[in-house]
Order: sequence, then C-alpha cells, then structure tokens
Amino acid sequence: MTDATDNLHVMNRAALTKRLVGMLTKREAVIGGIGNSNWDLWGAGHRPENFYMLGSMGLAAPIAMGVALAQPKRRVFALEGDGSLLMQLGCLSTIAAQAPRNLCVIVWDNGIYQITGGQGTPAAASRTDIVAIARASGIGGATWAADHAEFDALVSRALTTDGPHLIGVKIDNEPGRTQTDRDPIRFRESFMRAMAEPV
Ligand SMILES: Cc1ncc(C[n+]2csc(CCOP(=O)(O)OP(=O)(O)O)c2C)c(N)n1
Repeated sequence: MTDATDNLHVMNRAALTKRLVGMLTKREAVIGGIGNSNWDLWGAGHRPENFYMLGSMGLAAPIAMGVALAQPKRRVFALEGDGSLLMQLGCLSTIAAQAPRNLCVIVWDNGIYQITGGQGTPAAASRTDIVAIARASGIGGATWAADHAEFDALVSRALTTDGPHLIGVKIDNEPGRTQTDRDPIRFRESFMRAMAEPV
C-alpha cells in the first residue's frame, strides 16, 4: 500500500483504463466521469455495463455508489478526474458511511482541469493529497498506485475483497484519445438493460 505521493510513477489514463477493462470478466459496472475519464473508457471498447457521465463533474463516484448499493453482487468501478472529485468531495464521506463492499473509485490525478484548458487543480504539485482525504473521510483502504504492477494488484484486490476501495493514480497530461458518442439516452437505456442481467 502506497502512502505518500513521493515516488509515484506518472502513468497514462488510456493505458490503465485498457488494463482495468481487460481484467473485468463478470459484467462489472464501470462509470466514467465527464470528459477524458469516459472518453478513454469508450476508447477501451464499449461494454453495455459502462455508463458515461457526459455533462457534470463529480458524479461518477456518486452514481457508482448508487449502483453498488442497489446491486451488491456486482463489482462497480468509478473513474473520476481529480478536479471532478474535488468538486464533489462530500461523496467520499457518504461512501465511507454507506460502505458498499463492492465499490472501487479510481481517481486519475493529472493535477489539471485538462479538458477546459489545463488550469491547475489544488491537487497539483501534491499540495492536496486526494488519497489522504479519502482515508480521512473514512475509506481506510484508499491508496496510491505507485506503478503498473501495483495498479493491477489493487484492481485485483477490488475485484476480490471487501471495500469500499479507492485507488489514486498520478497520470500524465495526454488528452483522451477518442470521444464518446454524445447519446445519453442510448447509454442510459443500454446500461439499465445491462444492469438487469444477473452477475
Ligand atoms: C459542475 C461543472 N462545472 C464545470 C464544468 C466544466 N468542466 C467540464 S470538464 C472540467 C474539468 C475536469 O477536470 P478533471 O476532472 O480533473 O478531468 P481532466 O479534464 O483533467 O481529465 C470542467 C471545469 C462542468 N462540466 N460541470
């Protein structure tokens, strides 16, 4: 488990999203946050169990929490940018209080609001440690992934052990590699149909 933000490898969101999706075998739900988080989820190959938040910052983790509480047998992942999570920090306390065992939040920390022009977030230069905030909010197992191997191990842990889990990842500033179709009604309906399928 990695505590400090020192010595963290800077990784790549698109590559790690592909690794994550490649580890999913049981119709796990994945909720992509606004912009790059869901674009790279789309780029990893559309699955009906993916939901793409197309408009608002900070809603990937709350939506994922709702799905996790409603479907305790299904593992659920939220993919969220650091700026978006900072806009909705209270969700960490709510997740800790509700304690869905099947939820894992992955935070892509590039230290910028990249999609609106790269303005710095308070997480820039490690002034704000999102994993430390998550732990102080009551998500005891929150941890930074130091490198690819640790990311894989932490995803594996989230797939097999009780959470809630939160994995922080320092990422580079590569923009999302593709763009999700802007069709929220289709996504909502296909996601709801997929959630009606047993795990
Ligand atoms: C509530 C709200 N405020 C502002 C915006 C405009 N906006 C869209 S994405 C974004 C930046 C997102 O930053 P982050 O979550 O860190 O992801 P990144 O772009 O760095 O991948 C902003 C400011 C919005 N869509 N919703």
